[in-house]
Amino acid sequence: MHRYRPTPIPGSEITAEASYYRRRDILRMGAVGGFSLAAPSLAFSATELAAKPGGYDPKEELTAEADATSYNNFYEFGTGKADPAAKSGDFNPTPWTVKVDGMVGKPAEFDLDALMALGLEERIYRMRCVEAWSMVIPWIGFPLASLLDRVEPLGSAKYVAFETVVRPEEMPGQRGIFQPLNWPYVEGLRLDEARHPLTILSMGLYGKTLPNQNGAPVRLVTPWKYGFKGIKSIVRITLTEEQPASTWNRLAPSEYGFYANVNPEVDHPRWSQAVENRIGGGGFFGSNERPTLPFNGYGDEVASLYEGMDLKANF
Ligand SMILES: Nc1nc2c(c(=O)[nH]1)N[C@H]1C(S)=C(S)[C@@H](COP(=O)(O)O)O[C@H]1N2
Ligand SMILES: [Mo]
Repeated sequence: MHRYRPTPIPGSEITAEASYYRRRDILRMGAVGGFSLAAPSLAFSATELAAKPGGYDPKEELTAEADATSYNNFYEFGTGKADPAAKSGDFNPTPWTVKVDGMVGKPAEFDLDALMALGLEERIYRMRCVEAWSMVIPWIGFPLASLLDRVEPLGSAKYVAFETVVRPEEMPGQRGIFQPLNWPYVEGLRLDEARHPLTILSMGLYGKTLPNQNGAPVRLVTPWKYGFKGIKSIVRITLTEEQPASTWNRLAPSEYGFYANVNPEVDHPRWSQAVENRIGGGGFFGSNERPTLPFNGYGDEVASLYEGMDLKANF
């Protein structure tokens, strides 16, 4: 029985170091029979965490949890990197439902327990923001394909559209005169991208439920695409025949494409995408800069999805 329990927000007395995620410790503890993992900071049980390691571990140093949860993009809470952590305290992600509709045989609404029951795995993925910074994050989630299988997409469905919640009363970035984006934030994938085994809906990171600033309670993760595809706090998923709108593409189509595959050879019009700054990481010669890889290093897994496509035209 899966019951979603938000991880308590740690008190300020907990040191940054103590809140670092020590993955191997947690997995080792999980392997000890009968050992309870109901430590106050862990919302997922040992079985949920350790039963199904998801693979794809890039074997790179994890970004510190404190960095991944304090340096964020989530414009519903403001445009500054510190805004999502500082200004999301009023956001209440429980209870929650995700409506799945459109070109499917069995439209459905999933509550958080139903989503968890699709089978949580840990996936350590690189994430690369279009702003040329990157992190390595241990996500907890389930393959989006598992959810899509439940609703039985029709043969005519070609795309998957995603939508974020609109709650100006809880999201200060959606109030006031200056509105940086049109709400709701929307994103989309081709159906074959959505079904790819790398594509997950995440409900947690570092062994805990997602903090509000990272997209509680459920968000998309597509590690071979720029971070803006990773739409947060999803309330609706719609299968469509036509390519759906995506927020950044609609705002500035010459700067942000629909595909948004990480590509060091296609620069943003205003900056290079050839190198990235690994947040908090120690790179060459004391610098945190490292070369960006095609498809963010996931080319072996995903390049075949784009065979025959001009990736400079379809950026
Ligand atoms: N709803 C919504 N989703 C969003 C964003 C946003 O502003 N609103 N920002 C995107 C961008 S630009 C990035 S880089 C990632 C950042 O995810 P993280 O803060 O968990 O690292 O979220 C993406 N998802
Ligand atoms: Mo981003």
